[in-house]
Amino acid sequence: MVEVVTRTCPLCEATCGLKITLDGDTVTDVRGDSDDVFSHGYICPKGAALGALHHDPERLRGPLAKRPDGSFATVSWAEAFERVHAGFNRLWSAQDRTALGVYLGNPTIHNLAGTFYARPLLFALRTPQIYSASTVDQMPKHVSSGWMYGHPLMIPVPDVDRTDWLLMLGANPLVSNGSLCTAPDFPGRLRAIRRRGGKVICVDPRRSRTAVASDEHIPVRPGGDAFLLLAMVHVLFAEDRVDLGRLRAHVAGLDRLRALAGPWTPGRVHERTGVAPETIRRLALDFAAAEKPTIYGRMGTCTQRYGTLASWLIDALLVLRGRLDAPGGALFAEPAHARFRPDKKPGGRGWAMGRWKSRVRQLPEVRGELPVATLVDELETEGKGQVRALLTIAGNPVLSTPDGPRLEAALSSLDFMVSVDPYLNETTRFADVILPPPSPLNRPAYHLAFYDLAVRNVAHFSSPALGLPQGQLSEAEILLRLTAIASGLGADADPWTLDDEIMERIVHTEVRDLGSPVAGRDVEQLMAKLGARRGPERQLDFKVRCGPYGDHFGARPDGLTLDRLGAAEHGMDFGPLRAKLPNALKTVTGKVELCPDPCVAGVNGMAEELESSGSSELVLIGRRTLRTNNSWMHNLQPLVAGKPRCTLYIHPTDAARAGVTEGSSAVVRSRVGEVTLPVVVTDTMMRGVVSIPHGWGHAVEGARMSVAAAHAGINSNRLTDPADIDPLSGNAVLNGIPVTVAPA
Ligand SMILES: Nc1nc2c(c(=O)[nH]1)N[C@H]1C(S)=C(S)[C@@H](COP(=O)(O)OP(=O)(O)OC[C@H]3O[C@@H](n4cnc5c(=O)[nH]c(N)nc54)[C@H](O)[C@@H]3O)O[C@H]1N2
Ligand SMILES: Nc1nc2c(c(=O)[nH]1)N[C@H]1C(S)=C(S)[C@@H](COP(=O)(O)OP(=O)(O)OC[C@H]3O[C@@H](n4cnc5c(=O)[nH]c(N)nc54)[C@H](O)[C@@H]3O)O[C@H]1N2
Ligand code: SF4
Ligand SMILES: [Mo]
Repeated sequence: MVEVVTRTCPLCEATCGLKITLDGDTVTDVRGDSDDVFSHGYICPKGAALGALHHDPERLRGPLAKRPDGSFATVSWAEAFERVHAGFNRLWSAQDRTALGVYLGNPTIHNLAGTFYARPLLFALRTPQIYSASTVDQMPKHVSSGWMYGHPLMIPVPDVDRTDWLLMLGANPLVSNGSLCTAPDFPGRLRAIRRRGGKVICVDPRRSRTAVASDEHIPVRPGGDAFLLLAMVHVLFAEDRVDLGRLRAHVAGLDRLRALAGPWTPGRVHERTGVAPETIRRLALDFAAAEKPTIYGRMGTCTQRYGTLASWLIDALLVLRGRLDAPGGALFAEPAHARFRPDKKPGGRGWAMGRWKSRVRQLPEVRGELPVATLVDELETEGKGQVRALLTIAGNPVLSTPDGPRLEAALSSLDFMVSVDPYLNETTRFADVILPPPSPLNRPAYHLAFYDLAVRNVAHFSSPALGLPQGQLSEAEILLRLTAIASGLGADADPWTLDDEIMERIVHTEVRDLGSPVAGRDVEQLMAKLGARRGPERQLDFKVRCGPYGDHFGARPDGLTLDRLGAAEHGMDFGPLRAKLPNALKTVTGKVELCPDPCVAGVNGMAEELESSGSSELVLIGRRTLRTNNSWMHNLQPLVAGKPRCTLYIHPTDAARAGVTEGSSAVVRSRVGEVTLPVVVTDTMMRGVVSIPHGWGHAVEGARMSVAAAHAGINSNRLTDPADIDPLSGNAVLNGIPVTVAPA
């Protein structure tokens, strides 16, 4: 039977609505859903490849366990969990709980199971050795938000649909489709800014697709953003253009920021940024003159030495012109699942990091995790607390974190490793047990993390497009069973009893919260009202019903429930973002902290760098391409067809100096490693900057991804240096790595 179902795409942050044609269990077509309230029919090549992912014969359909000879055998789920149980128990009886490390990868957050069930699992595992892809990504933004607003998840979203002047730094949404800014059809939304007479400016060391589609491209030296932004702050003060607007009475630290920015004239940062002083001055004054300007920074501003400072300065500039929490500026979303506290007053407990430190390098904890750049140190360094076993969930750190080869060596000597992952890949080949989740089409979808970051308040819930295949466990069940093992309940405990307990705890917490719409209600009664649902859907129903549009379990009979949301086939739109400040602020002072202490110290560090000479002649940055998704979708033919994409981009002048030519092979060396790859000579690169995409390097022994292996490329993270981090957040430096280039 042929049917067409509407579902949202789980592959990136854009959350596009799709129409999926199914002939029985076979996906015959995937296209954009033109009726989707948010994406209006937009789709990219990855979304279109969902069928190829679903049908990829090498996507694992059952658990694998390692044989003594190192090869893998297919085993039953019962045996797989028995082995996990035995392995963890062996570890925990010989060492303490801290000997187990956990790495959570990016798809965890694109999946309700990971979003809801990773946390109870981590809690039950009782280890401080927790790592994730966040510290090779957006951790600096969490830190700056924690300091400025009192909560690391209060990330302002650039209001791209209403702005008339958009300054973008280190973002390439025409390729990435947006990040920390959920806006399906980003290309269309940028075109719309220009069509309504607005201006789009792109600051990037490379003339990216986004730069080409902008009114102006300003090449910047990698890592130069904080210098550029601080000089813009300087100009606003010096030219008397500061106007805090509506939030005037709710901002602390204005004079302090004025004093801090005093010495940072555009002239002083010229060399470090590569941007002419007149240009910086003009940017600041245009920002001040525009009616509805906003600023958006992403990967390029985070994964560099001054990631936290750049993230903070973007928001500081918004505050200085009254653009935070203002239409057309940057606002906070209020999604359907948000905690709803209409009576909340400004202020809270504030936010802190560094509650514990990593063992080897003494790096501070942030949001309950340690910087992944130091995972390898914790694996290698002997002594009490050494990580001897690893659990990876939806992660491929061998390709996605610094110094892959060192990590590979460390993983190969672990006592025990478990991976929850659909592929036998560069990382999971080191596991003793692999527990594969089903395909995205076999699970429900609601983009919890991304509706928090969306440019409109929207919601879309879709049940699984296809039921679970015979013998396949849902990812929620896999994580629940691991939680049962970690809690000492054993390998064959009933996961759904545990699920009931987790749900009850959540309801308990909510009814005890005096500000909640269900404060004081009876837990058993609420549990009964949640009905027969289990797993992520039940948790989501609870959140949505307690949320800002919810039915509040009867108090608002017309309000939202998961059933009502699910019935809206093309999603629901609750309108543009609305002002939430000052009430939503959670800082101790109840104000926006414009100039947090650690940022002052950080700016002093910037001054030190300016004084120390000796910058590298060539630095490396990354690159994303339209048909990649970090490291893991290269096994799909439609996404790897065509010219090889794992190439070195280099400016003609640099190529001539290095003696490399178009199509030749170059050796690129950094402090930690080297790679050899084909050269593309292109003036889209800024002079002095070369680029290699990440996520490649599939020619490894023991993986089972034959299409990817045939398009292997090299692992760019052979060149990234685990020692090089943003000191304020612990985030890895992936851009601005000193390298040399020579003919191979
Ligand atoms: N097609 C595709 N889409 C993706 C992904 C993918 O792999 N492929 N990955 C997804 C993920 S996990 C994420 S986090 C997002 C990332 O989303 P984006 O941040 O939009 O994507 P990037 O391509 O990393 O863009 C970073 C830009 O910063 C530039 N840059 C590098 N260094 C600097 C610097 O020091 N300063 C400035 N100003 N710019 C710099 C780079 O040239 C690049 O153009 O994309 C998501 N979407
Ligand atoms: N040099 C350099 N390095 C980078 C970046 C860069 O720009 N430059 N970008 C960084 C960024 S932004 C990110 S987010 C990280 C990503 O880092 P990771 O998350 O470690 O890597 P991914 O390539 O996203 O790998 C995802 C893994 O999850 C598995 N997977 C896919 N779907 C599911 C699922 O539904 N459930 C489970 N359990 N597993 C699933 C895949 O098979 C794969 O093994 O890489 C970072 N690394
Ligand atoms: S842009 Fe992102 S969400 Fe939309 S179809 Fe492509 S991968 Fe899926
Ligand atoms: Mo990411």
